[in-house]
Amino acid sequence: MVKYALIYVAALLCVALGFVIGHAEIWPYKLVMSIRSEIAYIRSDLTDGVDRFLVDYEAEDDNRFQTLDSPYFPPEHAPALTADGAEPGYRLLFGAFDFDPPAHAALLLDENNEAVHVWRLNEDAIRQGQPRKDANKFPHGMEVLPDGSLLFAYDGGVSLQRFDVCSQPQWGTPGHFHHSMSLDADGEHIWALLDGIPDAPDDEKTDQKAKHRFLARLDLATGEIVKKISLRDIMDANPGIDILGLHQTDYDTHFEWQQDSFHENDIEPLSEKMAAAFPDFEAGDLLISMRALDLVFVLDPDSLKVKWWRMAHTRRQHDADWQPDGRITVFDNDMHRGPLRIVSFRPEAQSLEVLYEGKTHGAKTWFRGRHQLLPGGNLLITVPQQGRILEVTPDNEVVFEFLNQYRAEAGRNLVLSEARWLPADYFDFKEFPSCKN
Ligand SMILES: [Ca+2]
Repeated sequence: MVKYALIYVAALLCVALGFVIGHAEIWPYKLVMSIRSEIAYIRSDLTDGVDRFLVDYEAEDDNRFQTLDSPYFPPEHAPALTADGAEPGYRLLFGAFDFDPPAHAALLLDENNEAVHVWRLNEDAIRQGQPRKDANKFPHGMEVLPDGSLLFAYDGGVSLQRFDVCSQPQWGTPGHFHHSMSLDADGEHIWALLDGIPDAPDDEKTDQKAKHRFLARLDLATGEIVKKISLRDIMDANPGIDILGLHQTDYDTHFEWQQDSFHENDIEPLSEKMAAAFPDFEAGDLLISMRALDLVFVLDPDSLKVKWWRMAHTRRQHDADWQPDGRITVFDNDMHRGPLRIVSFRPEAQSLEVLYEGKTHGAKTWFRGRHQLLPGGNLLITVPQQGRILEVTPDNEVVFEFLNQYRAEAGRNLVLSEARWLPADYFDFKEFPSCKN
């Protein structure tokens, strides 16, 4: 009898302890949650689920939102949107959407915020590199062209592809492209980020790491890689500016690279149109962001000289953009600390200006993130880890907001990679063709 009483008390204590750990989030709460997430991810990968793309975010005032009117979502899956006073033009949304079944796609909203076109993304045509299932990779890095073709890559993907307006592959270049791609100043090439690290585990520690991480220039018409610049090439060309060598552990005779020493996450050439606003730079110069180094810098892709750099003004930032008025703006994640910020630098000055404070609208994302300063002065901000797009005026008024809801449930969203504003006359045609997808 005493034995059963002891078992009963022990069981009660275990339940009580579990309750305290769960509420106070003390050890081993994080470990248990992490194991739980991993199990959910494995189950999701096996069943083509969306667990890897689900994020928690609930708007403070749900009543502001309407259901998106769209033929692409089943009615019971439609996400929520509000828009009043947004910059006229298209908005192209890129990420995972709750179609039936859920899919990776680029979704185009017109000036009336109606979904007018969709590109459905896949790596079905890629024969090299064993593409992962959709459940285990995420669209990241996108460019759209006036002919309606779309270029894209994935985190965890094995290609950079160009699809036509009806999502038919035009070309696909094998490789671990990631994060970002941008049209070059000549309009005939594209710059992208390419991780070419061989799979040998020791390469993380040896200098192969810098030798096999590339800025890649591709021919827009064929996808051929016409130039590759390794991070080692950049280091060798700039011995007096050791901004890429900070994450090394030094020994008497050698060094080893630490894990994730660079984390390149944006590459953007200076366009011909904006070059006059940057007297120290030339059209084609590359603006590059590296998350692990809190670093943005400008590189001459021919001489490989670093022309300008700023370090530690932002924390684990993504997405640096050239602006037509001579500023450089940056999406500052402020990882592990606060809500995001959008900041701007004038290259000739040390100081920065904060254009937007995410705390105003609870906008927070530890990783990923894009922004776009629109012609009328509004900021279009992608908050991936909330599955949320925000457009705010310079006075911080929200004029457009999109919640990429899963099963139209408040509080559960699918991750979005990027929202891109495009002028109403951007495409070569007025009406999109009706495609079979
Ligand atoms: Ca950018």
